[in-house]
Amino acid sequence: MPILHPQRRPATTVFSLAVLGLLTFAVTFAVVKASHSPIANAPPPESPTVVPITASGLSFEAPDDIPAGWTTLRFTNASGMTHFALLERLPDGVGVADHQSDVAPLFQKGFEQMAAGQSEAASQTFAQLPEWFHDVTFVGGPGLVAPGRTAEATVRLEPGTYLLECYAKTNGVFHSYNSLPNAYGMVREITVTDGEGRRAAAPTPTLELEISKEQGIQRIDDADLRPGTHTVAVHFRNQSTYQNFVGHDVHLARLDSSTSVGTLAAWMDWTQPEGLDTPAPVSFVGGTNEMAAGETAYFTVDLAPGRYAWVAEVPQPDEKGMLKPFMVPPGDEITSRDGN
Ligand SMILES: [Cu+2]
Repeated sequence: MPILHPQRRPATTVFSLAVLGLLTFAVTFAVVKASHSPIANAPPPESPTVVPITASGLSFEAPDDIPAGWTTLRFTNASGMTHFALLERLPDGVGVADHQSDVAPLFQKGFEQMAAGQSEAASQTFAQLPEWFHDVTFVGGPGLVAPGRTAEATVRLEPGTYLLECYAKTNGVFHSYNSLPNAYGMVREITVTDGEGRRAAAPTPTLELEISKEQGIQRIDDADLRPGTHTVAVHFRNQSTYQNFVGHDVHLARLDSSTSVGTLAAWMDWTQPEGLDTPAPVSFVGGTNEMAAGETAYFTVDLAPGRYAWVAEVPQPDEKGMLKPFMVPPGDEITSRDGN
């Protein structure tokens, strides 16, 4: 491609630039004149793009393309089963068909071998995972959601090819796996297009958590915990791959008075026969799936007074500081969804 040296620009280009410069000056002057303070010159940040996702049976309904930048995934679980919507950025050249042919069947086979006590055979099965599987980047997405509920999670997306996946199980079969030939499991490919120029900002949290391999899940804000709609920030201080092949994340479970925390802990490990198999022993109300170290995810939850637990989808979360029960006391509801 020829490069135009500044001194050699054609006269039409110079003229265009001059007109553009004058226009820019005129528009800027008009904006400044209309403003009463310097702060008014700065346009307010836009809200994140809201992308509706619906779980219908064992399928995701979602747009094919969404713009890059801060994005709120509003996940409605219209099915009778607990689901989540893990967002994964795929390596270049890899798509949903590769996942369904090269990854999902191996996890199903490996899990069945583990459940049958054939751990050596399971290891050999997982060793056949394609090279590209290890280059997948996990980018959050709405955590576990009970049937009939809606949950939101907000993340900043870069352009690329992504997969939405739910690998909860029902009757020992991963939702993301379908044994029928040419049929997909609970996965959906989404293209994130270049959203350059968008000015959406991160949400303002009302609660802040951090999660790390060493310290588990910890609340780091000092606000009184009030009922109402909260935006929860989750800061991933570091990340690790556990025996279940995934990293730590934060889900929110509503517990009733009889719920055993030990039962919840055991359910969070898909490598166990009953692990992640629906129905869940608790009512999940949202959360965020895993992200890389240094990233922050946000999720929105309505907290009625009652008993809850933050919990990560890792083996034995209670032994890792990643199962933290807490109470939301009765009181005045927080009135703003963004804490402002
Ligand atoms: Cu599911």
